[in-house]
Amino acid sequence: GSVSTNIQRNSLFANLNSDDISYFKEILGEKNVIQDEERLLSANTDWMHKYAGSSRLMLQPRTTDEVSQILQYCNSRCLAVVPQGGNTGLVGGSVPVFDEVIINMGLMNNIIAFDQVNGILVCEAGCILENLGSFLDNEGFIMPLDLGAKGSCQIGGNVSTNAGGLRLVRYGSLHGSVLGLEAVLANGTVLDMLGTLRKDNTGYDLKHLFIGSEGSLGIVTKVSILTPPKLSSVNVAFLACQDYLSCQKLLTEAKRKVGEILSAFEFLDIEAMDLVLHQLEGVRNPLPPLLHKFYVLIETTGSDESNDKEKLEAFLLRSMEAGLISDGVIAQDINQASAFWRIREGLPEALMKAGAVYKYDLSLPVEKMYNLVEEMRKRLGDSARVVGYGHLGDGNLHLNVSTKEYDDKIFAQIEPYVYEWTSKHRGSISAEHGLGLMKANKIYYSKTPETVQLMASIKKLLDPNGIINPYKVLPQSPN
Ligand code: FAD
Ligand code: 2HG
Ligand code: ZN
Repeated sequence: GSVSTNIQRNSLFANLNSDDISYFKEILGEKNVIQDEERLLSANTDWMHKYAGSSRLMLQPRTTDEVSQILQYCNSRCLAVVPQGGNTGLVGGSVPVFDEVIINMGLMNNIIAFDQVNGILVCEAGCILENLGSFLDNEGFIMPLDLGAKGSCQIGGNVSTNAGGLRLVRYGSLHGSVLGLEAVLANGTVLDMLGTLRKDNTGYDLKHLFIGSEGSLGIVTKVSILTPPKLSSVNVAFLACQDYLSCQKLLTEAKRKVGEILSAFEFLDIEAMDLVLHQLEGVRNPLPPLLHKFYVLIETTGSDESNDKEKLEAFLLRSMEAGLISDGVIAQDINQASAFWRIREGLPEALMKAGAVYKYDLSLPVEKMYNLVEEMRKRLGDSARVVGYGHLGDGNLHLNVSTKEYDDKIFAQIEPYVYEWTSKHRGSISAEHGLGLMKANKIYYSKTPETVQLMASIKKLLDPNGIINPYKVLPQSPN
């Protein structure tokens, strides 16, 4: 079942009436005003089936102008809205809490332009990440981000969550790759910041407000993004390590020895491997079934096929001699490489299949990161399965606690302990998934009251009636 919140519906928000529906049909056409029960049920429910709203209306605009008209109208009527991309978010940000109108961006899925010389892609926010990847592949480029949800998530959702993913260690965050965007404010104002320049220091760089603000400040309608060239030599190694310290040392060494071609450094523990092998069909451990405690996936991307591979092999050999790796294999072809990636990328799905999941996405100093997993295991004993994996190269731990069913007693053992621990170690309670509904009230574990106050002022300035994505990101009653 879904989790309950003790949030009250904001009584200042209007209730939807038949005049509203008629107006929306007038501007969008009948078929893009969705009231169909089945479609609404899925749009009201998040990917984890953990958060569920009760919206009776989903709108599917096709143009920026339509988004602008919708928002202008909703603002004047004080109708609350929730922007929705691929609905793959993991913090309950993309679904309504109550009856907010869902503004789904899926029909705004056109590629507007691609600049072959500079590798700059301009597209609408509803483009699916994988489709952009396929388009670029033909042009000899790649997207600077990649994640397990690529088949459903949209670039607008990625930008709005500032999604990190599997390539951040190489290409950096979207605050670097996004060169410009177009966004619509609550009152319908269209902000054209769709620049395509690498450098532009003409005052405040306002696009950054929309990168990672989870749809709380406006709706992103278009994006311009810098894409790296596709390089010819990609190698993927799947490795086993005896202990966490070895994984950590391996990362330090990888940065020194293969740093210029390193494009991913991911880790998973034995509990994670166990889960993926049991829950997902067709997945197998590429290494002999010895009792390895940790696994590391390293990807390199470069332009020199023989040199890159030699370099990686030499690094792995030295690491094995030094005792950092206990076993390992390099993918011999693209299918094997995909099979290695499937183990890592399949983890969120495997956790879903296993039952209830308490999900934590933490930034922590790499050397302390795994202590939390071990401490959590001690706290919970046999009552739950504690799984640790993540983007080790970025200091990002995905701590997941898996149980058959949701249980308040287990929850009370995890929270606030996990947030207090993270805060004490000066980590972040959200490395890449955002705050959404799940962590809006936990913001003070990672931000000072002064900072939150300024965020609230910015929200008030851009969305005075608070109609866009209410109850998310910012705490309900700031301290
Ligand atoms: P949604 O889930 O629809 O929305 C996410 C948030 O953005 C919501 O608050 C929504 O209101 C807002 N939003 C969406 N579109 C817009 C828009 N156009 N304008 C304004 N606001 C908008 N995240 C990572 O960072 N790294 C990962 O490696 C990663 N892997 C994942 C793997 C799986 C299997 C799954 C299910 C999720 C994963 N995620 C990951 C989480 C998720 O944040 C990303 O999938 C993605 O960025 C969300 O995009 P979306 O289009 O689905 O957005
Ligand atoms: C990933 O890296 C995603 O696979 C999801 O960010 C993490 O399920 C999670 O905890
Ligand atoms: Zn992740």
